[in-house]
Amino acid sequence: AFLEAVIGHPAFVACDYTTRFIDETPALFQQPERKDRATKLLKFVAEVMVNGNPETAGRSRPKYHHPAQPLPHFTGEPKAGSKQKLDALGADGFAAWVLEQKRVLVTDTTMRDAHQSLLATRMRSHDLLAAAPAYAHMLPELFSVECWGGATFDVAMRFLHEDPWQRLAGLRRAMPNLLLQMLLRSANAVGYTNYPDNVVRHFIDRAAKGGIDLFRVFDCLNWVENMRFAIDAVRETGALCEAAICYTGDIHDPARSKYDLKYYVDLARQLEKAGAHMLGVKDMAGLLRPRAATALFSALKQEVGIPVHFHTHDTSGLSAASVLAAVEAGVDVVDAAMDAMSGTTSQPPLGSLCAALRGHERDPGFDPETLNRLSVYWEQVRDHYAAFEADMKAGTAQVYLHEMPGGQVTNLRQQARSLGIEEKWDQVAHAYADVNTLFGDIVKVTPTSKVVGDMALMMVTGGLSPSDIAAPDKEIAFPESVVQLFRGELGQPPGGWPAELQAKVLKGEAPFTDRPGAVMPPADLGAIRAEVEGKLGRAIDDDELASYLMYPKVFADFAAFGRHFGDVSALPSLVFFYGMQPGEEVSVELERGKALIIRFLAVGEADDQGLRKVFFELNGQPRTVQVSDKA
Ligand code: 3PY
Ligand code: ZN
Repeated sequence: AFLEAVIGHPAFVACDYTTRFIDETPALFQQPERKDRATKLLKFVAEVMVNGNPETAGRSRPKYHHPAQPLPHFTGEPKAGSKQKLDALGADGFAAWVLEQKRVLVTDTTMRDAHQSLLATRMRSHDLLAAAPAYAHMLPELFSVECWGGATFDVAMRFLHEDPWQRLAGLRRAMPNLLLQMLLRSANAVGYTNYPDNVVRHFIDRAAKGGIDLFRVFDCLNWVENMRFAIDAVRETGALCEAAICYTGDIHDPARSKYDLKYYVDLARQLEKAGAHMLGVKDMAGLLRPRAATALFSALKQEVGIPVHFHTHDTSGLSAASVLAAVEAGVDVVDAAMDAMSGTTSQPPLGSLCAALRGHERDPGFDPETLNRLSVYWEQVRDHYAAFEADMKAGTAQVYLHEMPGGQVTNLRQQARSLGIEEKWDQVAHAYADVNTLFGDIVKVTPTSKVVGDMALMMVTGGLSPSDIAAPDKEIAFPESVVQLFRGELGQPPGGWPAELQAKVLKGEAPFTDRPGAVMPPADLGAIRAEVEGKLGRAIDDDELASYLMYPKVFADFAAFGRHFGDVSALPSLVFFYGMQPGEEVSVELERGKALIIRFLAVGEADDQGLRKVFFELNGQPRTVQVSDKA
């Protein structure tokens, strides 16, 4: 049919075409491309029907609940918001505007940290993008939407087979009036290792061009030396740079005097001097108790001249008390997650916080019914991700013992489960605390938190005590991540590494104390691009290059998946994770206004080679796909 359309085209018939025939009659050629994309998608759905999605193996399909109250459709431009303010005032002017606001400003973390902390980061673009227009139209008074970075970059490609850059582009289009915020791990960017400076710069540059307005920049050891480069690179893009202090310990605990009030205030002053437009307090584990919040934010508001933004986690169940204390102490912006995606390892509930502040002189001023409407949407979406729920049922004071970041609690529990030691979770938690003490009491946040977790799991599985680890004459095969940490590859903690353990871990190898980025040679981006293009047999763009630089293997696998199955991000999430039910029909929007109607009919018997036919209707036409049954 395609050939007939080309050959039958009047220009072709009249021999009135040139080598620009493709450019001048694009509609003719888009059709086979669309058809090819449709074929690939059917191949993916058929694969899930026969072999399942490994992501949800062994889990039953959640019941489908249609939203009682679907989000409304919007047309036209949303009201001007924080994005227009930033565009008009520039980063410094915008920061000054934030300081002038009497109301407390609010960041919604649902699209990044909340699902990272509750659902193993598995929220798909399909569900994020479906909510984004409602955010733009219904919540134009939001300060920002945290929707990118952290673990989402890696998980999007690795497990969801979708392009994080495309997600960002979609969110940008849908929320033209709101600040889009991301989490950046300084020299670790969105990875788990140190990258050369020019790789970090390339990443930041692409992220800013892709639509990020506000970069929250932190270092996993609070090492300012490691943050300067990222701070400068963000500033150069014109975006807002929020440099964040990671909060650990307890400023009121004399036994943890390393992390006292003075330590945090000094850090804040250094970050302000380093060029931050805003200061973040990143309480990644939810350790900042209400009384400490009062002391810390009162001091910070006195000692620094830039706006202060508070981020916390509700693992203890009491984080809202700390947020309210911070508001009383004058914090400028607070993070929260939509109610249905809040609590436990996630952020405190946005709706409840706003309700608590109603009538307060710093009332953020949101309409409760609007917040409820969005929360109902997330509640329904969350049902689809039941397979990824952590089974943490309640807030717990155990967080003050282990000090794990919210996103890690559930992750490490999952790892413990896969090692068959889930029932020893309390031991893992104690081992984690012991490792922190052995390592000299360090900040634990990605990637240092992962190193502490690796060591803790090894202690529990190997039956090792802290004194076994420390004993100079007891041989220990330390995990590679621990060796790298003590070598200085993630940077330097305040006061340095404990010398004896460092000598034992490194077995005489000399550690380094320089900033890793300063000693790493720059990556040859041109040569790397040529190498990737050679491997893939096609040109790659600057975003794909950034993905490859962060995660070479993950990106290569993602590209191979794409060649085979195309772009699966437009599939509804239940279809992506569980396939379809006989007779079910779904509409899949491949591009704006162009929908495919896929109807699933049946899966046939396996033939003697284990091949099964999967029967569909695509836009009303019968289609059959053959899949090899791996069972
Ligand atoms: C991340 O780095 O992904 C985090 O969320 C740290 O808290
Ligand atoms: Zn967080």
